[in-house]
Amino acid sequence: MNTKRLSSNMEIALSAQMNVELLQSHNYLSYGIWASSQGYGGVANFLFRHSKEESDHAIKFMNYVLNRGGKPTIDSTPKADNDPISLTDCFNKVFQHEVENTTAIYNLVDMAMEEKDWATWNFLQWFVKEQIEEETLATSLIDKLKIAGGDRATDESLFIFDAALEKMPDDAPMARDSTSEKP
Ligand code: OFO
Repeated sequence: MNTKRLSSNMEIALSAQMNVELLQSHNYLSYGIWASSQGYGGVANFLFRHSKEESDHAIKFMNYVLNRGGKPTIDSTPKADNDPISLTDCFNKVFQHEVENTTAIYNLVDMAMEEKDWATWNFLQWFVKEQIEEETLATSLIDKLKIAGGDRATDESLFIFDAALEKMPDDAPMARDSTSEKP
């Protein structure tokens, strides 16, 4: 008896998104390594935590496909993005990746709607909401950096920016508790 509750196209598309989330995780990790090597420990810590969140998003996709009777596949992950040239460039890249990811999620929502796969449509709404938060967070950090002086910011204002990111609330409990269901 076939117990798979996803179309093969949807199974492939959700599996591809799992791999996109893994790449996102690697990009954040790579930016974090760059930030740490530049002496921005707070920024690095923020980016490392975010890398963990992205890998948990991948787990969410993985669990969902498995729960619906499918089988996701891990692809070979492409090389992480190049090092940023400055903190402003770093957060511009973060924002750009989040917008690309939002587009990928919207495409999945379109597909779920076309297939009338309401379970997957419902599952994806968590990600639609999450992307609003992540884009807002990236935008607010770009704004804060601008206020600090952007690429011409003084060492003192960058020190304060770095310290603020160090203290940002940690979303790791959600990350550790990742399932396809819980927010
Ligand atoms: Fe940054 O987001 Fe995953 O989905």
